[in-house]
Amino acid sequence: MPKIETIVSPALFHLYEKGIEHKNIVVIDVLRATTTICVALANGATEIIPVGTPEEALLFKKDGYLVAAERSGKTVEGFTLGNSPQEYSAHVVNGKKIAFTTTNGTRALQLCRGANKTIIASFLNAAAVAKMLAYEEKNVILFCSGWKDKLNLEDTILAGKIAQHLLPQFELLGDASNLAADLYTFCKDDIAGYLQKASHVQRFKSLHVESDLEVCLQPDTINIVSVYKNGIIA
Ligand code: 3SL
Repeated sequence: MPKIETIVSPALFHLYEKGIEHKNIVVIDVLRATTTICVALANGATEIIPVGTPEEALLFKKDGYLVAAERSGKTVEGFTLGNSPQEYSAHVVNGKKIAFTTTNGTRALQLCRGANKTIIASFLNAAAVAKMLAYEEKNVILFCSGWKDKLNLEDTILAGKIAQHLLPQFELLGDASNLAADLYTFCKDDIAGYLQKASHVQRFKSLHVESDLEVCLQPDTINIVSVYKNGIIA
Protein backbone atom coordinates (compact mmCIF):
# COMPACT_ATOMS: atom_id res chain seq x y z
CA MET A 1 0.00 0.00 0.00
CA PRO A 2 1.45 3.45 -0.89
CA LYS A 3 2.28 5.71 2.04
CA ILE A 4 1.69 9.36 2.88
CA GLU A 5 4.34 11.32 4.76
CA THR A 6 3.86 14.94 5.76
CA ILE A 7 6.52 17.61 6.21
CA VAL A 8 5.17 20.49 8.28
CA SER A 9 8.10 22.86 7.72
CA PRO A 10 10.88 23.29 5.13
CA ALA A 11 13.34 23.12 8.06
CA LEU A 12 12.45 19.40 8.33
CA PHE A 13 12.80 18.63 4.64
CA HIS A 14 16.25 17.04 5.04
CA LEU A 15 14.74 14.35 7.29
CA TYR A 16 12.56 13.11 4.42
CA GLU A 17 14.92 13.70 1.49
CA LYS A 18 16.28 10.17 1.14
CA GLY A 19 14.53 8.35 -1.68
CA ILE A 20 12.51 11.33 -2.94
CA GLU A 21 13.37 10.35 -6.50
CA HIS A 22 10.83 7.53 -6.03
CA LYS A 23 8.13 9.69 -4.43
CA ASN A 24 5.61 12.27 -5.56
CA ILE A 25 5.89 15.49 -3.58
CA VAL A 26 2.94 17.82 -3.19
CA VAL A 27 3.99 21.38 -2.41
CA ILE A 28 1.47 23.37 -0.39
CA ASP A 29 1.44 27.10 0.33
CA VAL A 30 -2.24 27.90 0.77
CA LEU A 31 -1.55 31.57 1.68
CA ARG A 32 -0.67 32.20 -1.01
CA ALA A 33 2.05 31.02 -3.39
CA THR A 34 0.70 27.68 -4.59
CA THR A 35 -2.83 29.09 -4.77
CA THR A 36 -1.57 31.96 -6.90
CA ILE A 37 0.32 29.54 -9.16
CA CYS A 38 -2.83 27.45 -9.66
CA VAL A 39 -4.89 30.55 -10.46
CA ALA A 40 -2.30 31.96 -12.89
CA LEU A 41 -2.06 28.68 -14.82
CA ALA A 42 -5.84 28.21 -14.83
CA ASN A 43 -6.14 31.73 -16.26
CA GLY A 44 -3.85 30.91 -19.15
CA ALA A 45 -0.27 31.58 -18.02
CA THR A 46 1.89 29.21 -20.08
CA GLU A 47 4.64 28.62 -17.51
CA ILE A 48 5.88 29.81 -14.13
CA ILE A 49 9.51 29.75 -13.09
CA PRO A 50 10.03 29.86 -9.31
CA VAL A 51 13.22 31.74 -8.49
CA GLY A 52 15.11 32.46 -5.29
CA THR A 53 15.32 36.24 -5.28
CA PRO A 54 13.67 39.35 -6.77
CA GLU A 55 16.95 40.10 -8.56
CA GLU A 56 16.79 36.70 -10.31
CA ALA A 57 13.18 37.32 -11.30
CA LEU A 58 14.11 40.65 -12.92
CA LEU A 59 16.62 38.86 -15.19
CA PHE A 60 13.67 37.21 -16.98
CA LYS A 61 12.12 40.54 -17.97
CA LYS A 62 14.25 40.92 -21.10
CA ASP A 63 12.89 37.57 -22.38
CA GLY A 64 9.30 38.79 -22.17
CA TYR A 65 8.35 37.24 -18.82
CA LEU A 66 6.04 38.92 -16.35
CA VAL A 67 8.00 39.21 -13.13
CA ALA A 68 6.49 38.87 -9.67
CA ALA A 69 8.00 39.17 -6.21
CA GLU A 70 6.64 39.05 -2.66
CA ARG A 71 8.46 39.31 0.66
CA SER A 72 6.78 39.17 4.07
CA GLY A 73 3.37 39.46 2.41
CA LYS A 74 4.11 42.62 0.42
CA THR A 75 4.85 43.19 -3.25
CA VAL A 76 8.56 43.95 -3.54
CA GLU A 77 9.31 47.53 -4.53
CA GLY A 78 9.77 47.91 -8.27
CA PHE A 79 7.41 45.01 -9.12
CA THR A 80 3.84 45.42 -10.31
CA LEU A 81 2.88 41.82 -9.52
CA GLY A 82 3.05 40.37 -6.03
CA ASN A 83 1.49 37.24 -4.57
CA SER A 84 -2.25 37.86 -4.49
CA PRO A 85 -4.19 35.36 -6.61
CA GLN A 86 -6.55 38.23 -7.41
CA GLU A 87 -3.80 39.94 -9.42
CA TYR A 88 -3.49 36.99 -11.80
CA SER A 89 -6.61 37.42 -13.93
CA ALA A 90 -6.79 36.07 -17.48
CA HIS A 91 -6.53 39.66 -18.67
CA VAL A 92 -3.10 39.94 -17.03
CA VAL A 93 -1.59 36.46 -17.49
CA ASN A 94 -3.21 34.71 -20.46
CA GLY A 95 -0.46 33.52 -22.82
CA LYS A 96 2.29 34.87 -20.55
CA LYS A 97 5.31 33.30 -18.89
CA ILE A 98 6.00 34.39 -15.30
CA ALA A 99 9.14 34.46 -13.13
CA PHE A 100 7.99 34.35 -9.52
CA THR A 101 9.61 34.60 -6.09
CA THR A 102 7.88 34.46 -2.69
CA THR A 103 8.94 34.24 0.95
CA ASN A 104 8.24 30.55 1.53
CA GLY A 105 6.42 28.84 -1.34
CA THR A 106 8.98 29.21 -4.13
CA ARG A 107 11.73 28.28 -1.68
CA ALA A 108 9.92 25.03 -0.81
CA LEU A 109 9.45 24.27 -4.50
CA GLN A 110 13.13 24.64 -5.18
CA LEU A 111 13.96 22.08 -2.46
CA CYS A 112 11.97 19.41 -4.37
CA ARG A 113 14.06 19.29 -7.51
CA GLY A 114 15.02 15.62 -7.02
CA ALA A 115 11.49 14.24 -6.59
CA ASN A 116 9.83 11.78 -8.98
CA LYS A 117 7.13 14.39 -9.54
CA THR A 118 6.54 17.75 -7.81
CA ILE A 119 2.88 18.73 -7.81
CA ILE A 120 1.40 22.14 -6.97
CA ALA A 121 -1.57 22.01 -4.59
CA SER A 122 -4.13 24.46 -3.26
CA PHE A 123 -7.67 24.16 -1.92
CA LEU A 124 -8.78 25.14 -5.41
CA ASN A 125 -7.40 21.97 -7.01
CA ALA A 126 -7.10 19.57 -4.05
CA ALA A 127 -9.53 16.96 -5.43
CA ALA A 128 -7.75 16.94 -8.80
CA VAL A 129 -4.37 16.57 -7.06
CA ALA A 130 -5.66 13.66 -4.99
CA LYS A 131 -7.07 12.00 -8.10
CA MET A 132 -3.66 12.17 -9.81
CA LEU A 133 -1.89 10.79 -6.72
CA ALA A 134 -4.39 7.94 -6.42
CA TYR A 135 -3.96 7.09 -10.09
CA GLU A 136 -0.16 6.96 -9.78
CA GLU A 137 -0.19 4.86 -6.57
CA LYS A 138 3.31 6.03 -5.56
CA ASN A 139 4.45 7.00 -2.08
CA VAL A 140 3.58 10.65 -1.44
CA ILE A 141 5.09 13.46 0.59
CA LEU A 142 2.77 16.33 1.47
CA PHE A 143 5.17 19.24 1.87
CA CYS A 144 3.90 22.32 3.75
CA SER A 145 5.80 25.54 3.03
CA GLY A 146 4.97 27.00 6.46
CA TRP A 147 6.05 30.49 7.42
CA LYS A 148 9.78 31.19 7.71
CA ASP A 149 10.44 27.56 8.76
CA LYS A 150 7.57 27.45 11.27
CA LEU A 151 4.48 25.22 10.94
CA ASN A 152 1.33 26.99 9.84
CA LEU A 153 -2.27 25.90 10.25
CA GLU A 154 -3.52 26.48 6.71
CA ASP A 155 -0.91 24.33 4.96
CA THR A 156 -1.33 21.55 7.56
CA ILE A 157 -5.11 21.58 7.02
CA LEU A 158 -4.76 21.24 3.26
CA ALA A 159 -2.24 18.42 3.72
CA GLY A 160 -4.89 16.73 5.88
CA LYS A 161 -7.59 17.26 3.29
CA ILE A 162 -5.48 15.64 0.55
CA ALA A 163 -4.54 12.81 2.92
CA GLN A 164 -8.21 12.20 3.75
CA HIS A 165 -9.00 12.06 0.02
CA LEU A 166 -6.37 9.32 -0.37
CA LEU A 167 -7.58 7.09 2.47
CA PRO A 168 -8.06 4.14 2.61
CA GLN A 169 -6.08 3.47 -0.60
CA PHE A 170 -2.99 5.00 1.05
CA GLU A 171 -1.55 4.59 4.56
CA LEU A 172 -0.74 7.54 6.82
CA LEU A 173 2.87 7.38 7.94
CA GLY A 174 4.16 9.26 10.98
CA ASP A 175 2.68 11.64 13.50
CA ALA A 176 2.70 14.61 11.13
CA SER A 177 0.40 12.84 8.65
CA ASN A 178 -1.96 11.81 11.46
CA LEU A 179 -1.90 15.33 12.88
CA ALA A 180 -2.76 16.85 9.48
CA ALA A 181 -5.55 14.36 8.76
CA ASP A 182 -7.08 14.85 12.22
CA LEU A 183 -6.78 18.65 12.05
CA TYR A 184 -8.65 18.68 8.74
CA THR A 185 -11.39 16.46 10.18
CA PHE A 186 -11.63 18.75 13.21
CA CYS A 187 -12.13 21.99 11.26
CA LYS A 188 -13.46 20.98 7.83
CA ASP A 189 -16.97 22.38 8.41
CA ASP A 190 -15.64 25.90 9.00
CA ILE A 191 -12.06 26.21 7.82
CA ALA A 192 -12.28 30.00 7.39
CA GLY A 193 -13.61 30.37 10.94
CA TYR A 194 -10.96 28.09 12.39
CA LEU A 195 -8.22 29.97 10.53
CA GLN A 196 -9.09 33.28 12.19
CA LYS A 197 -6.51 32.29 14.82
CA ALA A 198 -3.82 31.56 12.20
CA SER A 199 -0.80 33.84 12.35
CA HIS A 200 -0.85 34.48 8.60
CA VAL A 201 -4.52 35.48 8.71
CA GLN A 202 -3.60 38.00 11.41
CA ARG A 203 -0.81 39.20 9.08
CA PHE A 204 -3.32 39.52 6.22
CA LYS A 205 -5.40 41.82 8.43
CA SER A 206 -2.49 44.11 9.09
CA LEU A 207 -1.62 44.12 5.37
CA HIS A 208 -5.31 44.72 4.39
CA VAL A 209 -5.41 41.67 2.10
CA GLU A 210 -8.14 39.75 3.99
CA SER A 211 -10.14 39.23 0.80
CA ASP A 212 -7.44 36.80 -0.38
CA LEU A 213 -8.40 34.36 2.40
CA GLU A 214 -11.79 33.62 0.84
CA VAL A 215 -10.18 33.23 -2.61
CA CYS A 216 -7.53 30.83 -1.27
CA LEU A 217 -10.05 28.62 0.56
CA GLN A 218 -12.42 27.95 -2.37
CA PRO A 219 -12.73 24.17 -2.57
CA ASP A 220 -12.17 22.43 -5.91
CA THR A 221 -12.82 25.19 -8.39
CA ILE A 222 -9.85 24.22 -10.60
CA ASN A 223 -9.47 20.87 -12.28
CA ILE A 224 -5.88 21.40 -13.42
CA VAL A 225 -2.84 19.75 -11.80
CA SER A 226 0.42 21.55 -12.50
CA VAL A 227 3.80 19.89 -12.20
CA TYR A 228 7.20 21.46 -11.51
CA LYS A 229 9.76 19.89 -13.82
CA ASN A 230 13.19 20.99 -15.03
CA GLY A 231 12.78 24.33 -13.23
CA ILE A 232 9.43 25.13 -14.82
CA ILE A 233 5.83 24.82 -13.57
CA ALA A 234 3.37 24.13 -16.38
O1 3SL B 1 5.54 32.78 1.66
C1 3SL B 1 5.01 32.74 0.58
O2 3SL B 1 5.43 32.08 -0.35
C2 3SL B 1 3.79 33.59 0.42
O3 3SL B 1 2.74 32.81 -0.03
C3 3SL B 1 3.51 34.43 1.62
S1 3SL B 1 2.28 35.63 1.37
O4 3SL B 1 0.97 35.05 1.48
O5 3SL B 1 2.45 36.29 0.10
O6 3SL B 1 2.47 36.59 2.46
